[in-house]
Amino acid sequence: MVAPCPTSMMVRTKKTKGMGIPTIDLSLERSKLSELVVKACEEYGFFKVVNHSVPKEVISRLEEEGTEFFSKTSSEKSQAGPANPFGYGCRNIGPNGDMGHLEYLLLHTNPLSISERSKTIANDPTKFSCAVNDYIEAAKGLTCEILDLVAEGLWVQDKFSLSNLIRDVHSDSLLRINQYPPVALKGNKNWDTSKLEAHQLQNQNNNNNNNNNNIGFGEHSDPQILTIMRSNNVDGLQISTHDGLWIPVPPDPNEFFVMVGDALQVLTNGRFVSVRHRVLTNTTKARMSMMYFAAPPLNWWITPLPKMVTPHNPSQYKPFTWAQYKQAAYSLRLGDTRLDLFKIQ
Ligand code: GA4
Repeated sequence: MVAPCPTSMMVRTKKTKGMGIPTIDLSLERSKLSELVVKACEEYGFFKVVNHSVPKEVISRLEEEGTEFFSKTSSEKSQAGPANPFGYGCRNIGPNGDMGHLEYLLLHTNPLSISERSKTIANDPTKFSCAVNDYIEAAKGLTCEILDLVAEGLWVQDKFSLSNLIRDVHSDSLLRINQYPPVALKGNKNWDTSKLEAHQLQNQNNNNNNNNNNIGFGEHSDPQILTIMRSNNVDGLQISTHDGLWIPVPPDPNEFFVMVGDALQVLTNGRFVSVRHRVLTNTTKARMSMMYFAAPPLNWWITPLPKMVTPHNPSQYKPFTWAQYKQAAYSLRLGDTRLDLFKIQ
C-alpha cells in the first residue's frame, strides 16, 4: 500500500530538455501544486511527476514479472491469451484490425480477476498477483493524489469528487504491460527519432496506416480519466501538442508520466483535452512500459462537474455512462476521436 496523500507538497515545474514537457515535483510544499497540475493538464494534458511516493521495489517487482513473462516462448505466452479484451496479446490492438509492433498483457484491476488470470501467466501465480496488486494500489494512490490536486486547482467544492470515481471497489481501471521489440528501420532514415528535433517530427505520419514498420502503438487518446505510465530506459513515446506537434518524451524509469484521458476531458467540460500519443519502436532495444488506466465503475455517469458548467459555458457533452463510452471506443478504430459521438453540436 502507498501512504495516503502527503500533507505537504509544493511544485516546481521545469521544461524537459527544452522540449516543453512539464515536470512536477510532488515532494515539495502543496501551496502552488494544484495550480501547476491544472496548468499542465490544460497546456499539454500530460506531465511528469517526480518525488512521488511509489516505492522503487514495487516498480521493480512488476518489471521483473513482465520481463519473466515476455521472455517465455510464444506458445507459453499464448496460454494467457487471446486478449479479448484481457490477457496476452501480440500485435493486435482492440477488435477492429489495429496493429502495432508490440506484445502485451492487459489486466482488469479487480483482485479476483488478477488471481484467476495469473494462473495462465506466471509459474508462480501468487508472486505475480502480489506484484501486480501492489503496483495497482500504488498507482491508484498516486492517481487519487493527482485527481485531488486537480479538483483543488479547479476550485471544485468536493475535493474528492474526482478521486471518488476511481476509489470505488467496482472501478473499471486496467493495468497494461507493453513490450516493444526492437525493429530495424526499413530504408527511411528519417524515422530514427533520436536524431530528430520536435519540429522535424511535426508533419510525419499523422495517421496509423503508415508504410513504415516502426509504429509500436498508433496515435490515440486513452478513453479513461487518467493514465499513469512508466517505462524502462528505452525511448519511443511521443505526445502531440494541441497544435499537432509531436514531441518525443525521454524515458525516466524511476518516475511517472500522467496523461489526461477522454473522460477527464468531459468531466472538465473540455477545459482539459485528452492527450494524443503514440509509441515508435526503437531500432536496438526493447521498450517495456506499464500503464494504469484509471476508470470509474461501468454504470457510473460521466458528465461535466457542476463547477465546470455555467450559463456562458454550457455542457459540451451529452451524458453517458462509462459502459456506453467503452462500447463506443471498442466499436471504433484506435485513432478515432470517439468523443465526437457524444458532443452537443
Ligand atoms: C487505449 C488505451 C488502453 O490501452 C486500452 C486500449 C484498448 C485495447 O487495446 O483493447 C482500445 C484502445 C485503448 C482505445 C479504442 C479501442 C479500445 C483498442 C481500441 C481500438 C486498453 C483502452 O482502454 O482503450
